[in-house]
Amino acid sequence: MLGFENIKFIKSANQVSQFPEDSGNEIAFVGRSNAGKSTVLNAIFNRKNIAKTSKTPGRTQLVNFFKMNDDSCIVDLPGYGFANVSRKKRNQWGQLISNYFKTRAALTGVFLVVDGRRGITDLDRVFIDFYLPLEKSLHVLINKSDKLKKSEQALVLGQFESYLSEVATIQLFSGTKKMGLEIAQNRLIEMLKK
Ligand SMILES: Nc1nc2c(ncn2[C@@H]2O[C@H](COP(=O)(O)OP(=O)(O)O)[C@@H](O)[C@H]2O)c(=O)[nH]1
Ligand SMILES: [Mg+2]
Repeated sequence: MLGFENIKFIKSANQVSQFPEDSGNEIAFVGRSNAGKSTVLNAIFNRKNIAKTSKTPGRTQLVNFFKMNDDSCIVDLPGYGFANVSRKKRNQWGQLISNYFKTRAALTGVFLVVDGRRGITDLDRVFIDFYLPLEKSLHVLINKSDKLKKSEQALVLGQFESYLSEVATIQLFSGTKKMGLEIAQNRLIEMLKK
């Protein structure tokens, strides 16, 4: 599909001054650490390791920029909610993420990756409450759905829909089983056109 195979890593940044030029359209991938964001990126872009997957939650602390083509960018934001990390480090990351959202004109939407087994967590709500006032698109990937029974899938989908159906699109997904891949890719393309 258009652009997906051609994705290229551009750079990593740990401060706003290192961000690449703020032009074109950009989609950011956001999620709680260990929700499977790296696995999801690899599935959507059909790569083994576009974004390093790690068994150690919270290792990815940088904002990583990728280009799909001249005017489409994908951004892998640091995961939020690291259990065993100092408050100071957490604040630095929070600052970097909030600076990204406040300054980035190219940002047209967010793919929010959540762990379907946990449902909506307080940290997801903190992000969503921060993001919605920006009035940009939101797509929620309920990841690890392969770990849920059909009835549990319906339950968690219902939970997200009752909270977000007015303001977001939501789908069941599995990065490891590549479930829901085409829906996600189509939605990504649609959001990049904005
Ligand atoms: N069963 C299952 N496991 C997954 C899925 N996505 C990610 N994982 C696993 O969850 C762990 C964290 O994944 P990772 O992509 O590193 O999460 P990140 O911290 O959000 O980038 C790894 O052990 C992955 O193999 C999924 O859809 N289904
Ligand atoms: Mg990761």
